[in-house]
Amino acid sequence: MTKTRHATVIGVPLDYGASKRGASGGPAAVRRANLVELLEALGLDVSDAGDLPVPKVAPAAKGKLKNGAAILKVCRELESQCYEAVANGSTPITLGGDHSLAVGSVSGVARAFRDKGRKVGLIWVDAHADINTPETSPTGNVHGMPLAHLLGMGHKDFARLGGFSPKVDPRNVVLVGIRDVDRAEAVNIRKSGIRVFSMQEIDRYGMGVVTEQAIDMASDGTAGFHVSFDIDCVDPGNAPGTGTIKRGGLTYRESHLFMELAADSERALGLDLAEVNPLEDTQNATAVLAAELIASAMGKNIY
Ligand SMILES: [Mn+2]
Repeated sequence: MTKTRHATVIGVPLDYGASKRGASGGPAAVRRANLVELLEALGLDVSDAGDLPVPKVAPAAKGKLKNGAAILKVCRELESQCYEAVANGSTPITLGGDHSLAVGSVSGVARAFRDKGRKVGLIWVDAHADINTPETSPTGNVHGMPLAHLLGMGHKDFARLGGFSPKVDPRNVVLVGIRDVDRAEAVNIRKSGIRVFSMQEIDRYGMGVVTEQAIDMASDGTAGFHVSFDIDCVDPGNAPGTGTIKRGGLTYRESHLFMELAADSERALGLDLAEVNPLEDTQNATAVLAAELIASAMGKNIY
């Protein structure tokens, strides 16, 4: 994935950003699928930092930024752990947990490179655009907002996490795999100036071409890119264990191909594998896929 041969695994057992509970079990499910062993078999030096503490709160039923205080606390801690990992020459791998965690991980990676005067790119692989703000969100679910926050929109406490905003230049941000976008999100996408490859472009041009272009865009003038991968980008036939399924997604091979090409680029700086929800899963199949995909991102090849 990167030139570093060290990875730091950070579990984020968070589900306050989603409507359905249960993504809090994602990190344990992915570890049970032998993630650490798979990575060590690649010759990586792996530190498992365990799970971040998540405050126990009664999940809010309504609001514009539901459970915002608890989520912000988790994102702050994750920001600091990802910053430290990068500063120590490691590649942070976060296991979700709902996708609101990405504000923490991407912010930490971005701050570590900012210290060296470098920008980072971001490739967001997802069925959804995750670019609502508290004002535009129809649900108030924070896992629908992280990309907006990283681009400097939305709630200022999230947008300014780590002390600066935006975290990424829109010209280095690429959305891949989207197929379920709210009307207000479509407006936010156009306003933001980020690049988008929806499922339609993937169908037309193929996953290889789309991934190569995404990597080029995210790499242009940057130290490299972070990959924030929501398992719901994969077709529900292969990844049923997630809270917001949408059919018409990436195949098994398309999702692996993305990770393999990210690894081959040697430009990836960090990885999120979010939204694995064992309560929605069948025989832990989605967690097994998640562990395999992480291994592909860290350099596992077919031969
Ligand atoms: Mn997402």
